[in-house]
This record gives sequence, C-alpha cells and structure tokens, in this order.
Amino acid sequence: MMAHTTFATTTRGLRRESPPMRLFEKAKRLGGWNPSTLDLTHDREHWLRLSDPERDLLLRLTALFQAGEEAVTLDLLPLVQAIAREGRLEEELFLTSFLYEEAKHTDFFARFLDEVAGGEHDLSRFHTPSYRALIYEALPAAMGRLATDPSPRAQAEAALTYNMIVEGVLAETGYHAYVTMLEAHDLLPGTRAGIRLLKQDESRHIAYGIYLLSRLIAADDAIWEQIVTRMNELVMHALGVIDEAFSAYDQMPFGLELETFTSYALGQFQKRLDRLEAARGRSLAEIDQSTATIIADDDG
Ligand code: MN3
Ligand code: FE
Repeated sequence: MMAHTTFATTTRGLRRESPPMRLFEKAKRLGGWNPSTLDLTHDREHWLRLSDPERDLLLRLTALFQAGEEAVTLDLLPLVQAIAREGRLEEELFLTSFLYEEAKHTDFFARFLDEVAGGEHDLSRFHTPSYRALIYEALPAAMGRLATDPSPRAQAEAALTYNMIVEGVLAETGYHAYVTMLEAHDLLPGTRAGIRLLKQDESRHIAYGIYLLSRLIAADDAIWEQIVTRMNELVMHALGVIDEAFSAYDQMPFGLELETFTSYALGQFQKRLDRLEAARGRSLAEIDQSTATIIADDDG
C-alpha cells in the first residue's frame, strides 16, 4: 500500500454537487429499508393457493434473482478497490452503499425462499446455459480482472457487464416480470413491496455505472468501440436467459408473452447505449452536469 500524500476532505473538501455524492445522498435517504421487517404473512397464504406452474415460474425467477444478487455482492469489491486506489473519495462513499444494498437484496430473496416459497433449497436447475454464461462466468471474470488490471478498459468491461447488462438489462427485465405477474393479479404484497424498494436501489447502481462509463468514454474515445462490441455480445446472453425461461413451459403461467419481455430487454439495452454514446466528445464537467440532471429528475 502506498503512503497517503493528501486527503480530499482536508484539502479540497467533499464535492457535494458531484454525481456520486448526489447518489450517496439518495442512498442514505432511500436505501435504508430493512428486508427483515417486510410483512410476508399474506404472501405465504397466496403462495399456497397458486397453481403448480405458477409457483414453478415464480421460483424460477427468484432462483435467477437470488443467485444474481449473491454474485453481485461477492463480485463488487475489486471495483471498490480500484476506485479507492484512484483516490475518488465521492465515488467510494457511494460504493459503500452499493455493496450494502446488494447484501440486503441477497437477504431479501433468501427470506422469500425461506418464508414464502418454503421447502427445498437447491434451485440451481433453474440456472440455464445463458444464465451460467453471464452470472457464473462473464461477471466474475470481468470483476475479478480488476484485482490485477485496474486499467480504464478493464473498468469499462466491469461496469458494462455488471451495471449495463446484469443490472440494466437482466435484472430490470426480471422486475418487469415480477410486476407483470404480481401487480396484475394482486398477489404477494410483501414481496412486491420489497421488489419496489430493490428496484429503486438498483436505479442508483445503474446511474453510477452510466456515470463511470461516461467519464471513461469522455476521457478516451477509443474505449467506445470496445464497449459497444462487448455489450452487443453480452446482451445475447441476457436474451438467452429470457428465451430459456419461456422454453421451459408448454403454456406460460400468468399468460406471459415472450415478445413483451424480449422487446422490454432490448429497449433497456438501447436506452443505456444511447446514454453512453452521448458521452462521446464531452468534457468531464459536461458529464457531471448531465448526470446530475438525470439523478435529480429520477424520482427513484
Ligand atoms: Mn441488487
Ligand atoms: Fe445492484
């Protein structure tokens, strides 16, 4: 470890207007909810009244989320380390809430499995080939690489895999599935409340990923090509996860349609890609400005 030569707080002071500090403020205000105090008693009653295929689909979706939350909890640290080593204090402050929130999400889904779904615990059969390619392989590879290679290109690979594809496409499409199944049928109120809070946390994580990638693109435009190429490769896995989930059923429970989810996922993907492209040729001050506006407008 290198010796410290200066401290941000005793020289320039915290940059409270910077995007990561705005996100940290939001995290302190909104991210403190407790998975342990959600009331799941009605959820258990509802669960027992569902049909077998309905339970199977909800269990499948939860198996993807549960392992996904565990993976993002386990794999985030090398990014925190890389950012800390660059002395980016505001970003590191935000990242402490990020890791805490992923830990709570892992806790939340575990409660669902224990207290609502109940019973068996080995759900790895729901982890289909595309899911494994993304969550078992690509995510830990991209994040783990940062431990020995914290270069901007490696950071871009980490953020696009973690924030843009896993959170921005896969998880967001997953929330859409929960909401479509549960809101429409007024099911599992405690679980739904948890998902709403979780989604709000997740929007801050994605906003940070966009900020990080934007400043990397603004600093070196050569990174843009790499990002687009890799995002296009990885989005195929995310679409594969949706496809494989639908293939498991002759008749889709809750009347879900594949088309709805494929186009939702592609819409999220394109939205993020457009946001990143807007960072090309910008100054860092402009990136700060436009990110701050988006964080302020976003009610989450
Ligand atoms: Mn999460
Ligand atoms: Fe997250």
